[in-house]
Parts: sequence; structure tokens; C-alpha cells
Amino acid sequence: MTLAAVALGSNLGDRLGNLRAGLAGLRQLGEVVGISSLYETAPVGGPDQGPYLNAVVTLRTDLGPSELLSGMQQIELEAGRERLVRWGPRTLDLDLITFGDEVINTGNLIVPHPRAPERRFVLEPLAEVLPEARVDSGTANGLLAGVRRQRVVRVADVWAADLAFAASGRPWIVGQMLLGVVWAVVLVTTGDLDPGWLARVIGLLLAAGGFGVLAGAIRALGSAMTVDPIPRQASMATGGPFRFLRHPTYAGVVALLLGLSIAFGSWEAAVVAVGFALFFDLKARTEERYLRILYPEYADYAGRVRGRLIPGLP
Ligand code: A4P
Ligand code: MG
Repeated sequence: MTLAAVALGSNLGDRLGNLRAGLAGLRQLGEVVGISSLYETAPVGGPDQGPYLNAVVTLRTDLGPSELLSGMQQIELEAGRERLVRWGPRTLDLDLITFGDEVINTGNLIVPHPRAPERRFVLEPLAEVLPEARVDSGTANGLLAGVRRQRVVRVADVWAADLAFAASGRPWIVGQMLLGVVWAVVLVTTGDLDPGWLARVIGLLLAAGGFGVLAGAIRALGSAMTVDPIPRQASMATGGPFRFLRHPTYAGVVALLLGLSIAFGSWEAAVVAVGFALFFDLKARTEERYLRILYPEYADYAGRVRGRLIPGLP
């Protein structure tokens, strides 16, 4: 029996589904004893491509290294892997990182994996399940310091059967409430009850439009509506205002607050409302990372509906 470490990666199609299929396949090749967290990672090398999901699994196996490799390649094929470009996008990539402490260098298999020492998307999950694994000149843990600059985000601590996102949305919710309080205080203290008819009309129209978009978005979301940027597992909304905007609730709130600020003559409150737009833009970016993991069709949707808060503005 040998303990092998296998790295899994996917950046095409149903990324989470592909990793789960890979894991199911690996269970046929040995006993899976360790499963790392799930990471979303910036692509390294190759053409311009979308972010990867990566993880590392350890397995105890009776197979020899080349049998294990051909088993892994079979699993890749079953996941619809096509080899078109080196380091290009793929539905499923399985790399043998370590095989016991063997050093192997045959025509088609090099172990430890030669590129592992310089890849944070391998080292970080590997350090979780096998911190003392020797890759090249150092251990997984020891080599991590050298690759800190590569962007990897631990997105879930559980992913094999269920999905438990590792992040908490609480800071965003608290930030949003604080901004709301600041806006209200600024409006009440600096507002003008008679800003002139033009400001009143423009402001109220904008506020009414914002309210309409917000109401339509809440309706389209139904039970999936939450203030938390970490989505619930429900269905993805694409109807109503979601046909023009990916985040109509946020756009609606900003238009409503901006409209009221103008209608009640407070330029100071209008500035806070613009601050809300910047805050929501950041929140929406965070949220989309999770939406892309939950809903494989989100990538297509984001390609079709370009605007996050403003229609058509990518
Ligand atoms: N091969 C040799 N040694 C091994 C090994 N230890 N494990 C041979 C697996 N395969 C090994 O691999 C090409 C050949 O490598 C195989 O025929 C096998 O005999 P491949 O899977 O057919 O092609 P590939 O994966 O496109 O090439 P390569 O060089 O293995 O790419 P890598 O190194 O796997 O990199 N960025 C992020 N963020 N996350 C990723 O997962 N992956 C890659 C692919 C690039 N960038 C990435 C990620
Ligand atoms: Mg590979």
C-alpha cells in the first residue's frame, strides 16, 4: 500500500461537479483518506482563461504509479477532458503530486510533480492533507512561503458531497447597515425640505424607478433573497430585472437612496449614496465568486448580461 497525493483542477463547465466526479473516480483506485478544502485560484500559465477550482486528495492504493496514472487519465477522459492547448482550460485535470516518497522519472511520469513546488494552488491544499509531503527540495509547508503572491482563495471547507462555504458574509451585512445609518443621519441633518421643483421631480422619479427595480428583483429572487453575499443553495434568478442587470437589488437601493437625497436637497447624502454604489460593486464581486461555484450556468449568464449595477456596463 502506498499513500499518494493527487491534485484536482477544473476551470471549465460545472467546475465543482467535475471535481466531485474526479473524487468519485479516485475512490475506485484506492481508499481516499484525506480531502483538502476547496480553493478558487487564478490561472497560472497558458492562454487567457477563467479561474480554477483546485483541491488535493490523498489516497492509499495497491496500484503501481503508472497504473495509477492511467486510471487517473481514464477519469479525466470520462469527465470530457479534451487536450487542445497546453496549460489551457480543462474540465478536469488530475496530477500525481507524490507517490509515497518515491522519485520517479519515466517517459510519461515524473514524481514528485515537477511544477508543484512553484504552484500555490497545489502547495496550499497539499499542506492541509500532507504537510510534510516532499516535493523537490522542500516540504509542502516549507515551500508555501515562496508562492504567497499567487492568488488563491479558500472558498469551502467541505465540498465532496455537501458544500459549506468557508467565508462569512457578516462583515458585508454590518458594513451595509452602518452605511445605511450614515446616509439617513446625513440626510436628516443636511436635507432641505424645499430644494426646488426640478430637484424634487428628478429625485422622486429616480427614487420611484429604484423602488420598482428593487421590488421586481425581490420578486424574481423569491426564496433565494438574502442580504448575505454568500448565496443559499436555491435556484438562480434570471427573470425580471435580472434580464438587464446582474445585481438589480443593489442597483435599486442605490437609485432609491440617490433619488431621495436629490428630492430632499442633500448633496452630502447623494455622495453617501454613491459610496453605497462602490460598496455594492465590491460586495457583488465577492458574491459572484460563490454564484459561479454554485451555478455552473452563471458564467454564461454573466457573458450575456454584462452590467453588474448599470445596464450594459461591464
Ligand atoms: N505527466 C508526467 N508526470 C505527471 C504527473 N506527475 N502527473 C505527463 C500527471 N501527469 C504527468 O499532462 C501531460 C502529460 O504529463 C501526461 O500525458 C502525463 O503522461 P496532461 O494532463 O495531458 O496535460 P496538461 O495538464 O495540459 O499539461 P501539464 O503540463 O500537466 O499541465 P499542468 O502542469 O497540469 O498544469 N492554474 C491554476 N490556478 N490551477 C490549475 O489547476 N493547471 C494547469 C495545468 C495550468 N494552470 C493552472 C492549473
Ligand atoms: Mg496535467
